[in-house]
Amino acid sequence: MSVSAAPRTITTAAVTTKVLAVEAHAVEDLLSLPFADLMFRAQQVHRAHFDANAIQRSTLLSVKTGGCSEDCGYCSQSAHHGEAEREKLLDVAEVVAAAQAAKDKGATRFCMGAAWKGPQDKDLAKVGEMVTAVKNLGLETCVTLGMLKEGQAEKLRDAGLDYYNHNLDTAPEFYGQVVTTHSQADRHDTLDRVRDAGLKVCCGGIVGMGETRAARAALIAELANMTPPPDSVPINNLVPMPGTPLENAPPLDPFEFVRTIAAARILMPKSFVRLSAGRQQMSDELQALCFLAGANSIFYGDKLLTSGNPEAAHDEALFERLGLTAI
Ligand code: SAM
Ligand code: DTB
Ligand code: SF4
Repeated sequence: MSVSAAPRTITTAAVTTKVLAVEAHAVEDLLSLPFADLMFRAQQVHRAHFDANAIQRSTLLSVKTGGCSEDCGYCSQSAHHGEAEREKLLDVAEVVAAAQAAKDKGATRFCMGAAWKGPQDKDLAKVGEMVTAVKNLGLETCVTLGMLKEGQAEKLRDAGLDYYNHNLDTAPEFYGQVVTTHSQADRHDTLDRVRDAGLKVCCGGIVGMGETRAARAALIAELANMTPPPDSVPINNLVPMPGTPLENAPPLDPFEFVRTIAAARILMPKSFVRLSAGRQQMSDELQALCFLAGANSIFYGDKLLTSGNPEAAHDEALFERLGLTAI
């Protein structure tokens, strides 16, 4: 089968272009292929665009933890239900020390996350200082600060920011069942601001929240239909956090997770697809299947934002066993 595409019209200042939109039902057909066929297709696409043995590594740091006004049902940092220990905005020196340690271990990108609905201007200035300092270490920089107001993306860009992470998280039709304090349309507004400012876009989602295969397909279609598609696509497997409405969500079939990675790879051939949250709960063999399905980036370092991640030494050993090299 092929992923069918329907023409859609995009109008810029002077030109009207017909582009092919990915339809959710076609992605669902892709997700439903026999596993070996799906993996074969994903590997063909992967190898046409990337070195299939090279993996990019990003390290995360929570620079402001907990107490967030939003009610995202998966998140330990929501003031509505989260149990993560709250911590105010870190000092620039602490962030620089963590970034240097990440670089010494081999990370090439440093991502700073804050539990905000969006940044206040005074906070943004301090995050800007962090970005400049981390960039000066020779690392790529990424921040995820929630929704941005007009002009804020430009300030971050001018501070030396390379990537802004802001996920669509789940299918538009499922979003309201997981988050009620903002809409997915709000998130598109921020993504537009990020792209318009000339920043690179890191945008993906979470699976394993009790969504259907059709919903996973709709999320992948929505990501692939961004123009252009995101530069980095984190695919998170829900880490069930104590106290959150999703703490008892039934775990996703691991093969379904691999299928989601494969569909992301096929439909966003030039994007880095990141095997993101949930790696600590995965076997080495499952992670290897994700790499075979076209994942070519990981979060690297023993902590994500509030939850654990495999030790760097364990990842090094896994890379060695699989003959993977770091980008
Ligand atoms: N507040 C900002 C926001 O919502 O964009 C940035 C931080 S937020 C924690 C970043 C992303 O982490 C979310 O969009 C979600 O995809 C992911 N995430 C949060 N909690 C998670 C969990 N328990 N399991 C898997 N992914 C999670
Ligand atoms: C993303 O897509 N996943 C990262 C990063 N972007 C900011 C965060 C994962 C968080 C997992 C749960 C936690 O550690 O609190
Ligand atoms: Fe968590 Fe971000 Fe939602 Fe706040 S906006 S609750 S930090 S996912």
